Amino acid sequence: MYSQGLIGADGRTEESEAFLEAFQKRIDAEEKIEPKDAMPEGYRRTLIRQIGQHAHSEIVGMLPEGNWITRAPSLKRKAALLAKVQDEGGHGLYLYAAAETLGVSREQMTEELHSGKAKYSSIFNYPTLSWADIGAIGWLVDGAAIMNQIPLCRCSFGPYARAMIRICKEESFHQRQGYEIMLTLCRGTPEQKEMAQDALNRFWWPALMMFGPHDKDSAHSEQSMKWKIKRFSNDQLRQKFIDATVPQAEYLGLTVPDPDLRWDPELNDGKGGYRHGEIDWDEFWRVVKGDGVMNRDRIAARRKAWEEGAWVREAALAHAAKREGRRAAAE
Ligand code: BYC
Repeated sequence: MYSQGLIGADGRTEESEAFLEAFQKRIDAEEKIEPKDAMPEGYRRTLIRQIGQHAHSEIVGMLPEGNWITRAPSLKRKAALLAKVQDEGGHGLYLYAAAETLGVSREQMTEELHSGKAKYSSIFNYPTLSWADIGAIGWLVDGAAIMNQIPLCRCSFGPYARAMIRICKEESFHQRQGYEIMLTLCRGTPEQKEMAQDALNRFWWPALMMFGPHDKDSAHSEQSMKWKIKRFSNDQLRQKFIDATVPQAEYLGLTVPDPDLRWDPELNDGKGGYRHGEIDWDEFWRVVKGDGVMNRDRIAARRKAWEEGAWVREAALAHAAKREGRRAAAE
């Protein structure tokens, strides 16, 4: 149904050269691929993996910030944080819906998150220890997310690209509210500025890790770029983020916790950019594989929410079945 190929004796789909070539031609011509179009099985699987991981990141991403809703320092801050966390729930839902168009169910994706088979962004396995962390998350985490997601608005798969347009609009408000929290703290008392510096110290490196491994170690980038699912490589986007963010840190009067950071006028084809120190890749893989400070708590919280929400899903299904029964009886 979703791909066009011959089923071999081993039950695997074999896609003809001609089919793969015709598909690539559509991609090269910037045509959008829609759910009912024929597509290579690898394209479909890559999208399910990436969109599913993205949806899970939005949903798990509600937890570190949700932790501060009851402790926001003013009514204005509380209203903004509440709206941001709700937006993230909405992003997760658009993304699950986009993945469902590829023939995977929400239950399957949720099961894969809970079993640890499906990943979500490493960044959400770090704890939020102070109010300044909420500022740092908005500024750095949403800032990194925007850098990665703007090109996804041009992703070759229609439903994902369209979901990203709305998501990016909301993310830019999130980034602004985070930067504004940082600015307020940095213009406040010395203790408040120290809190902001401490949050930057803890979130800088994990934010850089959000872009994924170096291009040479990225298993999926080459094919995803060929299929125009990704438009830029992990390292290209990370560099753009660093170049945009370092001046913002300078404006705040904060120090980026990287002794090797320096301006290099030769970088970016002579336009200039920041050279940076090496990321701790052991830490990255440890966190991705489930051994970060908060991995177990995050999955336990999601499992609990899923189990406690079972009655809502059952009631909605029972209501829908009853309505359907009434409609059928009336016909
Ligand atoms: N964390 O070959 P690679 C947000 C995995 S949330 C965990 O480069 P790819 C927000 C990768 O999945 C932001 N895992 O992969 C929400 C792969 O493993 P599998 C979420 C990572 O897919 C609330 C393996 O490492 N954004 O906006 O070509 C509050 C090899 O990597 C990570 C998205 O999900 C990581 N950081 O590139 C605030 C954007 N990095 O699947 C904000 C959409 C890599 O083979 N996703 N891995 O087992 C993408 O753009 C791409 O999937 C990535 C990775 C750039 C993340």
